[in-house]
Amino acid sequence: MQTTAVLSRDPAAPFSVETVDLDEPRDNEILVRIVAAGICHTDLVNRVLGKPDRPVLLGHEGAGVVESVGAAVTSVAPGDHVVLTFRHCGACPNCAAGRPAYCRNSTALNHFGRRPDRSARVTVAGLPVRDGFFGQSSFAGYALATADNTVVVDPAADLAVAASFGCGFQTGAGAVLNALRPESGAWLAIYGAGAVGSAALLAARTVPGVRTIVVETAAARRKLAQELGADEVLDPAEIDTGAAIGEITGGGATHALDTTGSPKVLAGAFAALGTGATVVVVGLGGGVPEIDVRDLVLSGKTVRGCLEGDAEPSTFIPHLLDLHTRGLLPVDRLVTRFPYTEIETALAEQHAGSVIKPVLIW
Ligand code: CXF
Ligand code: ZN
Repeated sequence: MQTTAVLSRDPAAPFSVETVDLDEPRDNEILVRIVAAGICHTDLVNRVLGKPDRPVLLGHEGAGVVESVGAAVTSVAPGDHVVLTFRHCGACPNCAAGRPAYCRNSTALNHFGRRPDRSARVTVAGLPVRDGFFGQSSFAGYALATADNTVVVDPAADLAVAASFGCGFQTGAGAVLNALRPESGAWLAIYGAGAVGSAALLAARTVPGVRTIVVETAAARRKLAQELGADEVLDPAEIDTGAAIGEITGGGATHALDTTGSPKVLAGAFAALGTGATVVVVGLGGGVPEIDVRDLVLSGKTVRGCLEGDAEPSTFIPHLLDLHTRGLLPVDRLVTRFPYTEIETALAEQHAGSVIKPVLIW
């Protein structure tokens, strides 16, 4: 079938809206009519995959309605409303241990760019497109997914809000609820108030007695964090955040989340921890943070990474959506909708800081 897609032909050039051909679903595949697709930072950095001459079809926060399913698919039916997330094999030791984000076959399943038999799911003018990004490539009117990355949701859910539970929101909320697990009395410091940090803040607000400190350079994001209920909001350009956090908490944060992946920010977050505290890192900034080994040992601190919020999406996404429906996780406050043809406007507004989570609408 033909559908419209937002392709990247060159990482330095604007995205282009083009008509592509999408293959019929194979036995294990699910054809989804995409209603909404969130834009995540990972989409933008992966534009390089399209270089030099092969377009790449990104998008890994898709949500929509199942159009048809292959003969071997039993868990999903046409008409189901679904959120698409990352793929996992379900059979490796990490999947068996309930940690699908760390699936040993993740690279092959999410980043190969073709089906395992090397056939293209998507072509443009007869030429293959690099497809299957996170098992979906959902910047398109239709996408092919599989049962392992398709989560059926309540048909009453707003798919434009639900879409980013597939990655960004589950990453932030899961880092708090699955990895850090703060309890009443905790002081959680969140570095970066983009989509992941803001979802983390909202998740922390669901745990009674957890207090939050948001560290963010952009004024608009600090203002939103305040509106979303952050107890303290700090501008690292203005003050020594380590000293401020020490004072506010009376000895250091009990928990911290670094959404920036910056070695400098991580080192600051580590230094601002109190005794026995943990900082979780979810961003892939790269580089080596300066961490004082004496402080690490003598204060019993922990630094750990966390992918996709350590989530088991088939249960965690419905749980988060339920919290949202009950008004306890107002992630709709983070979402701004754009027609898919306006992707460049969406990116410009996100870059300017006025938009936290741009979501493309088909
Ligand atoms: C990302 C998270 C950080 C590591 C690379 C993949 N996941 C989705 O955006
Ligand atoms: Zn993502």
